[in-house]
Amino acid sequence: MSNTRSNPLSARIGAGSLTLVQGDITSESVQAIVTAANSGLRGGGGVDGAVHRAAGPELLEACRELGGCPTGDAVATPAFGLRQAERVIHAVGPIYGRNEGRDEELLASAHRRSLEVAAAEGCRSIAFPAISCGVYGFPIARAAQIALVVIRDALLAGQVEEVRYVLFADAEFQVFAQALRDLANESEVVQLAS
Ligand code: AR6
Repeated sequence: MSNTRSNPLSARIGAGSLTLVQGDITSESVQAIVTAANSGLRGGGGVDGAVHRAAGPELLEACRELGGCPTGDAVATPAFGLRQAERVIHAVGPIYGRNEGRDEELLASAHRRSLEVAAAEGCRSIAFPAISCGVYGFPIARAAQIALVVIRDALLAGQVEEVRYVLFADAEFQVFAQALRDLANESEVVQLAS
């Protein structure tokens, strides 16, 4: 049926877990929900629009007080109306092709900083959207490889325990699922759940 969702795909990595899920990130029950923000933290469309709608207007107010966030970095606010989470982490990914060849490094950094900020806030579980893979135009297959390696390393380091990577569309989920299978093939610390 066209409205069925792909089944989640999980892997054990060190003492933690990574699960790819298809769906809406605002439905996730995790301590930290990451949104794909712009550097002005002004809100917008896509996943950021969904997160701001679910959290309510206090989220934009908190973002205004922070005043912005550089590309490749991330900042935390309370989750306000997103009651099943404690923090929203506003990660700023690169606009693809606008960074003098630094797109990949900046995408990795946006993920790494999100995990560091989550850990600093005391969060052990975190959900990511596909940062930069919407209007910012990052090619999703390469984005998946970059994101999964950063997450693997954070789980191995014990920075967080549970990572959920939430893909909105089935096509996006399939690309990430293939990237996770490829990573499990080349990296014995990544063990797919059967
Ligand atoms: N849950 C999970 N993923 C979602 C959802 C959702 N509810 N909605 C969309 N996606 P984008 P970017 C996916 O464009 O490329 C905003 O205006 C979507 O399918 O949201 O980093 C910000 O304010 C895609 O795979 O983020 C910035 O200005 C992924 O989320 C700018 O867009 C990211 O798409 C950031 O652009």
